[in-house]
Amino acid sequence: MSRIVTVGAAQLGPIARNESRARVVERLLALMRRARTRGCDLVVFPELALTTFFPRWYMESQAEIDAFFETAMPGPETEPLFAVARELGIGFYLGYAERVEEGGRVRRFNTSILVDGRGEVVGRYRKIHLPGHAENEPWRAFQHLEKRYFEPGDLGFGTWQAFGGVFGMALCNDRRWPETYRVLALKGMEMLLLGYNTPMHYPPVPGHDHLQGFHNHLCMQAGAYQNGTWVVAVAKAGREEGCDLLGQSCIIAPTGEIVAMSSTLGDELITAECDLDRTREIKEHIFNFELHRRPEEYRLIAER
Ligand code: ING
Repeated sequence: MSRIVTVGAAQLGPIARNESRARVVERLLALMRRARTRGCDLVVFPELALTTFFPRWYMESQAEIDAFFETAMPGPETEPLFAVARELGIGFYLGYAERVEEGGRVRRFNTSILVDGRGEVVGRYRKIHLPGHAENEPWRAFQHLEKRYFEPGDLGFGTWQAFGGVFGMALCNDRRWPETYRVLALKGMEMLLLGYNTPMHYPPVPGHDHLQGFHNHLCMQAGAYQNGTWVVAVAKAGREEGCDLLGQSCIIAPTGEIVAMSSTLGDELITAECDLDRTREIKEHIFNFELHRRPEEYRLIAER
């Protein structure tokens, strides 16, 4: 028995600060169409896939900051993604900056949505692990102000039934934390979808710059294997507004093996036929949670 989902990881090259939403959506649609011609059931785009990675700049004008946010999803400029998804029968994961009015106040999140082949939003996730800092730190070559521009996600780690399996979503820094995978695996996740924007230079520890590619795959391969899940990880890559972003988008099997990886720093589609039943090789054996896990010994992890 096998449950094949054919997945496209649609890596994006740089998005310029002044690149219009319309132009970016054209790039996304080209990748979506190509994914469909390759038989993909869904295509995964990066984190903050509609704009440049604006947390690299310190901004004080809320109007200037809000220009990078979406106030509706779909909105007029992103509706074509939903229309083409319906037309072609392909789903997608999209990362974007979400501005909403909830509980009588404005909230801003680093968000991803999962859209099915009918063009319906089936899931929403708001980034839980916000890296970086909240105040301007001029000593840095560039800022990483996610703690300034976004609130921590308030929806938890969710899973959704779609494309014949159980899917989870995460965003960028979430992939470095083992808790992300374990919480989702305990909820039955079979495939994790995530996008990332990862600068090659890490100002607090520049001696690790050469390890960005290694650390990127290390945490996801471990997370995939230790939780018996597929991982689809998609970069915004290349030199974006003077900042070099890691590429190496990849699709990782539940064994931890990388089955596909991008080899450029531009717009690039990689695909794989992922058998969701292969998760059983891990979930029913080496990491059979029911048989082998000892949660009574792990309480410290959740308490501190
Ligand atoms: N970016 C980076 C990431 O976690 C980072 C932040 C870069 C952390 C390099 C550590 C080292 O991949 C986002 N957007 O989370």
